Amino acid sequence: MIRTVATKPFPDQKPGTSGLRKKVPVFQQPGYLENFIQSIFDSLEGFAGKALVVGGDGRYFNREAIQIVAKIAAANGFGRIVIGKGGIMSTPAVSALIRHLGAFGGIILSASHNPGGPDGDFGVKYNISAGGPAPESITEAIFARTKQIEAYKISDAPDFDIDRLGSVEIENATIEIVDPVTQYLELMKTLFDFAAIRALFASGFTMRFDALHAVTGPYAHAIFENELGAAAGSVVNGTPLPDFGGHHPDPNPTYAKDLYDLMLSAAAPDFGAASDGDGDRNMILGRGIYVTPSDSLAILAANARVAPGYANGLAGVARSMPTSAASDRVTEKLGIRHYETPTGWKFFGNLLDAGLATFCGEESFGTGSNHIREKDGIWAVLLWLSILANRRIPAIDVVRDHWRTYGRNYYTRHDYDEIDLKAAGGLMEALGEAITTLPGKSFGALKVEAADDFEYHDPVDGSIADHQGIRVMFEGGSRIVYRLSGTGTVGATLRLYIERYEPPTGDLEEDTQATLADLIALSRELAGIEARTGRKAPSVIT
Ligand code: VG1
Ligand code: CO
Repeated sequence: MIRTVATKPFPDQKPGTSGLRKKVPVFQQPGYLENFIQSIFDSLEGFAGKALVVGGDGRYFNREAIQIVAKIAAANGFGRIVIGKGGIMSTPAVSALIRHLGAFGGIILSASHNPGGPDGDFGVKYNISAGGPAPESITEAIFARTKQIEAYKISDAPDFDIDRLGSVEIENATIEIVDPVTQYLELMKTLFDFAAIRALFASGFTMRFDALHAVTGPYAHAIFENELGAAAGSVVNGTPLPDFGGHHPDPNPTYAKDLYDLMLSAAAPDFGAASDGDGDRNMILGRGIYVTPSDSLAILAANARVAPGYANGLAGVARSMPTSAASDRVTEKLGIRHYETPTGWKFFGNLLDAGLATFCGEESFGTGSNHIREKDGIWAVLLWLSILANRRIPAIDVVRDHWRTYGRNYYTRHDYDEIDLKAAGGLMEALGEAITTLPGKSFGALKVEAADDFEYHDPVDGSIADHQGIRVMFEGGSRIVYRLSGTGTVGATLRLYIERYEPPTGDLEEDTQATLADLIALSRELAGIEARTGRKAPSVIT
């Protein structure tokens, strides 16, 4: 039976960069999740009888939330609700399945790279029929609805078994529990030459993939070990845990430190990679080298043709604004389009749909292509493996060769986590005022050429996204970018992005932090970071 339950609005259900993220106890309040899910459906039209894909990254509260989401979806008139076994399905696999089934949309239960567990984070994201994150017009409508909502509809059917493949009827909906890997694996086989990668592993090539106890474990076991022949044990931390083993499921040098240290040690395998909570991020390492995500995007774009899915080349490459300009040098050389969008994968959707871009990337360990509408961690690893299988040189030489051809964009991101909200607001406001006076000023050898608050005009639908980050650009192409995170749940996170270009003939082997030291010092001074936040140093450096 369908019950209509009276409810009161919560004031804080505004989706951020990637869905709604809150602490688990916030989501556990009676009506909190229910209100948000009902508000999503209230903001959509035409889904009666259609399919909804529901996935999760296995974090704490995932299993309970799946039951609630499915019962509200059934009560609201969806005809088919497709769920990954155990409630597990990576963000890229949800995107792939929405597209494959021609589903109306999907709901992803994840706070991505944020920690999990009873005191950790939980999150909800809505994806549209193209498979990508809902655009801002929809997330704004959802937020508006959360402030008005008075009731939600839910089926009173008993809980169904999410651990057994098969289907059950609830109200007028069929709930299907499917294997979360099958269709995704099929899609990967259409893009990559699995036999070529198998031959690479057969030649003795070694790899470690760290799933960080998050959602990619089952995918990595099935694809790298079973399909491609990587040695058993190549995948580590491959069982999803509700608290990710107590760690941040965030693939970067700080939170995937074991892998990072191994790859820079004498015991390193040929290749290393890690992915995040929901499987859309990737960190790439070769023996003796950590590949900056912005470089990885550029290298993948430059070498894309080795994979059958991209044998005809790329239409264009889109990168988020704070991502380094390394990929721009590749698009320029290839004579293809390049785009600069605000942070967040939702801004790539229109470019991919319109066929303007084939690859997209963000400095935050996100890379993907038009095969789906999300970034895709396993995809990036498969493309790297394809390049290594084709070129048969160490990963470090692929990177060095790239720098010698295109030059190197020395690049780093400094995060100041959990700073005071007011202090962060004040800092950004002051920077916003400074952009008018900075141009023309010199700081040592650095002369400011231009400064602005990034505004994006979507070339496809004309929509405008403003206040997307303060950019300070220097003569010679160096740059500092400031923005506040839209995915954190405690206080504010200030992100600083620092970049300097070195041409192919210059010194390409410097230490990144050392070579950027002047810019780093200036970035702190310009924003008055220590004075305003009390922080002397960042919490995370990537
Ligand atoms: C961060 C990253 C951004 C990414 C977003 C979602 O956002 O900077 O590039 O798209 O996370 O990634 P923010 O607003 O905190 O800077 V995921 O893998 O957490 O869904
Ligand atoms: Co993620």
